[in-house]
Amino acid sequence: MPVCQAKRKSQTFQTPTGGNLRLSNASCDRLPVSIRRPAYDRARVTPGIVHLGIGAFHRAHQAIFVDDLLARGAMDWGIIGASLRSPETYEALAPQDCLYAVAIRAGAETEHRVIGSILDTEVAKTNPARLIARMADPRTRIVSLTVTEKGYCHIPQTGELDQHHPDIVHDLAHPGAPRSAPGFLVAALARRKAAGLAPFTVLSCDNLSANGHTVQRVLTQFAALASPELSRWIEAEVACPSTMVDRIVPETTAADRAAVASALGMTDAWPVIAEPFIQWIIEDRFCAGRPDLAAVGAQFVTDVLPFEHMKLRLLNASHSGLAYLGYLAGYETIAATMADPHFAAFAGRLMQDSAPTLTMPPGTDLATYCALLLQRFSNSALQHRTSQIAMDGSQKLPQRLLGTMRDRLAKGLPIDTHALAVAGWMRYVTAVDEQGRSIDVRDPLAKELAAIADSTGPLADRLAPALLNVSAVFGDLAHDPRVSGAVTNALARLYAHGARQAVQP
Ligand code: CS2
Repeated sequence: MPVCQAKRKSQTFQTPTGGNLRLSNASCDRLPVSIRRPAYDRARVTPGIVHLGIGAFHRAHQAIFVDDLLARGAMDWGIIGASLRSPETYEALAPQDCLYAVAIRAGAETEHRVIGSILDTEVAKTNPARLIARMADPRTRIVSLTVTEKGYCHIPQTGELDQHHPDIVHDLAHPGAPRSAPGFLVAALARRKAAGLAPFTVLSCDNLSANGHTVQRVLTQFAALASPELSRWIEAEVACPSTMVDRIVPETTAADRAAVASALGMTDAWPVIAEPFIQWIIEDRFCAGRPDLAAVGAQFVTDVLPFEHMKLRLLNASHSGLAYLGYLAGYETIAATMADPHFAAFAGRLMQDSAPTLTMPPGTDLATYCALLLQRFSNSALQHRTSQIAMDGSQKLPQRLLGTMRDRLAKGLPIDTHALAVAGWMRYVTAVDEQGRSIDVRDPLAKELAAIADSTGPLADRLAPALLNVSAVFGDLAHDPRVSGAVTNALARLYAHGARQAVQP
């Protein structure tokens, strides 16, 4: 594995004796005894999983389940992690043999643990051929993904492949050097088919509706543009189980790096921070074998949908609502927003209003689930920034808020609470906050949304209908007067009174 220099010199930890110590295989036995570390011989682990999108979430979630599996002797399920674009994770992890720490925080308590399940890292952009070769390697039986909603290059409202997406257009023209996740998956599957190898399972771990079906649809539609035969093979042979993944993982800050370094007694260039809660529900449908993830706390089920709806419509919906409205009210983190009783009550109302559209999965109880969510959101040991969750709203709104609105309308129920969350997004994407300061809106549609806001000005009865017309997000909801009425009213309240007052019933 090529070794790079750590990017940030300031990350180097000075030991009490003045030396520099960095987390690695060699330094692992100098960790404080209290810190849990890989309980297996890493040199004997072989890769079974290639993971696309090796960000903080994957490292605080699936990689930990796999670390536990390896400790139970399932040594052929190690992970090769790939970043599609940025070399930052590679640059941080490569010099430390891909070891990293997870800091699990609740209140004043932090538990540190060093994870060893990632064996090697790739940067797809730097060497696309090598990543395709890794995925086509017969030892790879699962390719998993956390590439965020926008990484699927689909139309958020319909779940269909966006054939005009610049990365899709590029990948069709350059199948040997793709940029997108669908481009890599199809290139590697084509390679396996040509070599007479069985396909790998594609395991989406992103917060999308029916993530398995969505990725399968995107892959078959993409492949069909190049080879209908390949597309048919993917449809018939490649298993794409749906999953529900849950753990709150805020972005790692400089202060986190310093705190982890002092707990470890050595530098970790990129530790991850997480809450104690962790959940992974997986549809049991694999085409090339699977590890016994149930032995380490994951749950295999035949139908993920009720779990997915519960999580997207209760957790993620209220997360997004709190993020937009909390940000507008001047709160930097979810915990700070939740400390304001008006916002905590608003989150509770959003959950209450989502509930009639859900069938709670077996073994779960609505009131207990919601109470736990409110408690998790209030975890002040996590600096989970409202701006982080506010990112990519155009890709998140359909599965978090709009599906619930549709279902409530079909039942003849009012939609005001959800409309206020949507209005919070609208106010946010105008890129100007309540104090007139600019907002750094990060969203693939940011330019289009800003142009709409510029053309209408800050007038609820012009802005709301104009944004509702963005069909990739709202589809036919724009034409329902109950939707335009409720969203326009909520936006008018936001402009007139500000978010803090608007969330009060
Ligand atoms: C959050 C999620 O950033 C976001 O949009 O709502 O990442 C959330 O923290 C996770 O889905 C929790 O499992």
